[in-house]
Amino acid sequence: MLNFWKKKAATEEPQPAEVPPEAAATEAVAAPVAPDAASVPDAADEAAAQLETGTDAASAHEASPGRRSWRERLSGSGFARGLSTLFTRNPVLDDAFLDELETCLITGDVGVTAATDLVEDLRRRVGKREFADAGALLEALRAELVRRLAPVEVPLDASGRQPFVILMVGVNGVGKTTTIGKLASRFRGEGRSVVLAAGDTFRAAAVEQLQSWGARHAVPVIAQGSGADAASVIFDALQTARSRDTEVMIADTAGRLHTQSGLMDELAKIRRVLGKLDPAAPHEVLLVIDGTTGQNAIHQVRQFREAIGVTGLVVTKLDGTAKGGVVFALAREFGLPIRYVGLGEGAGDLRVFDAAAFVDGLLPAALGGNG
Ligand SMILES: Nc1nc2c(ncn2[C@@H]2O[C@H](COP(=O)(O)OP(=O)(O)O)[C@@H](O)[C@H]2O)c(=O)[nH]1
Ligand SMILES: [Mg+2]
Repeated sequence: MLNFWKKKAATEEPQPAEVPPEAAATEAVAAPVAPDAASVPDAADEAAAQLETGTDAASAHEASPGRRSWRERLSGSGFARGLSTLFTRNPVLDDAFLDELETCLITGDVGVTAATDLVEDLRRRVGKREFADAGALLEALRAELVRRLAPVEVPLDASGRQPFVILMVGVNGVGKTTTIGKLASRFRGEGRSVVLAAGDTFRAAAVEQLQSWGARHAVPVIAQGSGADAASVIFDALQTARSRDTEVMIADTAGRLHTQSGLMDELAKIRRVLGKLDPAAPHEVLLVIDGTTGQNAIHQVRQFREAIGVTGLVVTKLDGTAKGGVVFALAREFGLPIRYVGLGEGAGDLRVFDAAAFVDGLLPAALGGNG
């Protein structure tokens, strides 16, 4: 696949701060390739799952292969295992059980306030003898959890503007570059044209990582030499996207500079420079949060929101050992749309956030069941 990649002359010269270069980019141009449906292996599953959104019965959710795949990825988490252990012994609904449930939610990173709220509500309802058994309480818990996530289940609509500019931000290692690769694959699978901007100019490896995703999905990557000015790389990419009528431009950014304020200043500068070409750009600022970071995620959202403004979240690494509860804490604290979640490292593992599928994946399938 690499043989139809060609490179233009690179400029190693650092670009002056606010002045975007005219034609200094190193660009890897991939030959146009028909969108490859196979590169988004879960698209069909997801469509099936989304058709089912709104169905109440847990058994109906389980019937969908899309839903099953959420469960496969989420059920290994400590949070899901804790809930499963708690419910599968068909417990008596007493204070001790509710205390254990509360502990389980807190341990799963739901956050103390959210967990306490939730359990106090269930406690009142237990007091009113609303639940015949633990199964009924589990169903109520499921509905409550879905209800809390429903307001943030707002998918990204990247069709309103062209090029639609997505700026990916977040601290180091959360999965920004990987998520850009997955998004590029998704958009290509939908038949859209994409350009990527290698705006993490601090590490050569970050540029190479983005270029390798670009190569796999036949997406051009605009880059300059390492140490280049991020704002100028991203400006260049937007100019390229405009001149080619590209539908989506996604810009990577660094996660760590010498100081926190350095990082935030750089993001502000990127916003200013993009604004010279399109006052509405970026149309989406996606903050990537690592699902395993726990309550520190709250702090990260606050900082990025103040510094650059955030319009949507992506929560990654919810597969494996992530606790998952942080999604509830984020929803409660900020109400920012959760656009996507990462359920693995592959191109098809970035899912449009689906509150019901997510909750079903965390909860045991049924009492005494094999969830
Ligand atoms: N298991 C898992 N790993 C992920 C996910 N998203 C990203 N990663 C991994 O996290 C690591 C850091 O990702 P990277 O994109 O380089 O982070 P960045 O520094 O924010 O750009 C890489 O090893 C990725 O493969 C996910 O959803 N699940
Ligand atoms: Mg990166």
